[in-house]
Amino acid sequence: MRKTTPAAPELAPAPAVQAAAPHAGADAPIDLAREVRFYLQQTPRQLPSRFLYDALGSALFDAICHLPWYRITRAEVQLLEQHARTIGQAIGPSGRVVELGSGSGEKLATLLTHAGLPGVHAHLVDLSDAALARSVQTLAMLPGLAARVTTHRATYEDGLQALPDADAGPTLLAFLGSNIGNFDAPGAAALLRQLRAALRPGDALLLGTDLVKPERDLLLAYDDPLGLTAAFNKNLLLRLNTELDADFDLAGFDHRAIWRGDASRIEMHLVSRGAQQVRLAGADLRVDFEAGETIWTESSYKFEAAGVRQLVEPAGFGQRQQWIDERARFALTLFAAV
Ligand code: AVJ
Repeated sequence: MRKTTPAAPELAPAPAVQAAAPHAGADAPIDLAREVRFYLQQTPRQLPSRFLYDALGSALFDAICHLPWYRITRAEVQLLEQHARTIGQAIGPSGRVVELGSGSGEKLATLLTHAGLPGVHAHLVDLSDAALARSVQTLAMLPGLAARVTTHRATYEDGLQALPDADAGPTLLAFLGSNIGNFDAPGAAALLRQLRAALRPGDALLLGTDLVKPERDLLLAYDDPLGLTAAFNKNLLLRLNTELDADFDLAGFDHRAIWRGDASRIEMHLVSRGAQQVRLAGADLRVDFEAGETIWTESSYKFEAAGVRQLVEPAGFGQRQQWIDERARFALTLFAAV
């Protein structure tokens, strides 16, 4: 998708890029320290999955998207290409697109290219500065696209708050990649209500959700033979070593993926290979791990196609269309705010 040759300037004026007002401490060290301190002392020990996305974590996740066993991204890009025209009709040429967790920006580029929406204003919300910078480059390379791009380095919640509403045309809110799968049911319901509150009746929500599939496929996707997902997971400890002056021994922890069929979720854990003590100076914390004790770093819920509607409609949306990649078992669902 990424174009290697920049379009001629007269065809594609460089997008006006602006970073919205910084969000005080969206992911500032002080919050990292406080949250890590809190979550590592819970039973079971845990760390919020959004901390996986520093610069290296975002790059590792991009690499994961190329793995043959991790099919979410390719399936979704294909569905976006196939149905972009229909999706684009939800906002028309003067609308705006907001993407939460935009990552590399490739999906938005795909959507805008195939939807034929050269005039839209794009808002990108992501925690990673590096990912936002790459997205801006990717969007700048779209031939014929005069999209204005605004980046928000923020959590979903803060990013939504920061959206200007004065100049807003019809809005398409894109929440792709099954990012919603990181939330448990109450969390997802609360977030969907926040999404709805940021929209007006008639605005659209485009939601990507990974569907339940055979356990062996899920385990290959989350514990891949190349070890990229293990690196993605362990990078969280590397990040804490760097940013919180911690002394995690990366070789002292194993990556583990577990499918919990009863809860319909994949869990990622970091398992302590032996009894060990870890100091996190920047969080004013010492942790004693027992052999086999785990840190729960991510939940990735998997859905039934019909369950998506049941999850989303109570938040104030009506389902308009649903497209499913049956081979990858992935669904893209378009809703209207009611
Ligand atoms: C970006 C959160 C959707 O849950 O599949 C990839 C992250 N974790 N491999 C997912 C992830 C392990 C991904 N999301």
